[in-house]
Amino acid sequence: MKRILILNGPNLNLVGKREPEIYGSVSILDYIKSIESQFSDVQFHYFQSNHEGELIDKIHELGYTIDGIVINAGAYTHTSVALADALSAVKAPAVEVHISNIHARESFRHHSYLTPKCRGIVAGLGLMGYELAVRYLLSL
Ligand code: CA2
Repeated sequence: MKRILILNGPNLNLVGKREPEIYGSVSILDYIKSIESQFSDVQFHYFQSNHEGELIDKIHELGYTIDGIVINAGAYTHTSVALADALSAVKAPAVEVHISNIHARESFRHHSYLTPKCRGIVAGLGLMGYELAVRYLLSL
């Protein structure tokens, strides 16, 4: 059975509850449940944290044994060399996801420290980006 880690960073627990015009109105936990039911032959590990070190610890914990990582690091995307280093260190291929189109927003969101460490990036396609990233990782 393939195992995929879905990792969400700061404030992503608020998706579906605040700023629906940017992030939609579906709760992130409901969406993750729908992914789990669509891919019943995949074991998902879902982890969200508002703390950078906890995200890094989770990459270290699972990144050597898992088949793929879907990562939306939230605002840490634009600031965290440490998360980029953690992705570099582990074996699992990663895909970067953003719910919003970061290139259509403020310029500080245009740069990602994680993109060079990921196989690819999906941005601006709403929550569907997570599903597309999972499909890609399962195709490897
Ligand atoms: O578009 C994305 O998925 C982001 O990773 C979301 C981050 C943002 O900092 C990135 O630039 C792009 C923000 C996380 C969600 O924050 C919320 C804040 C209020 C209400 C709902 C979500």
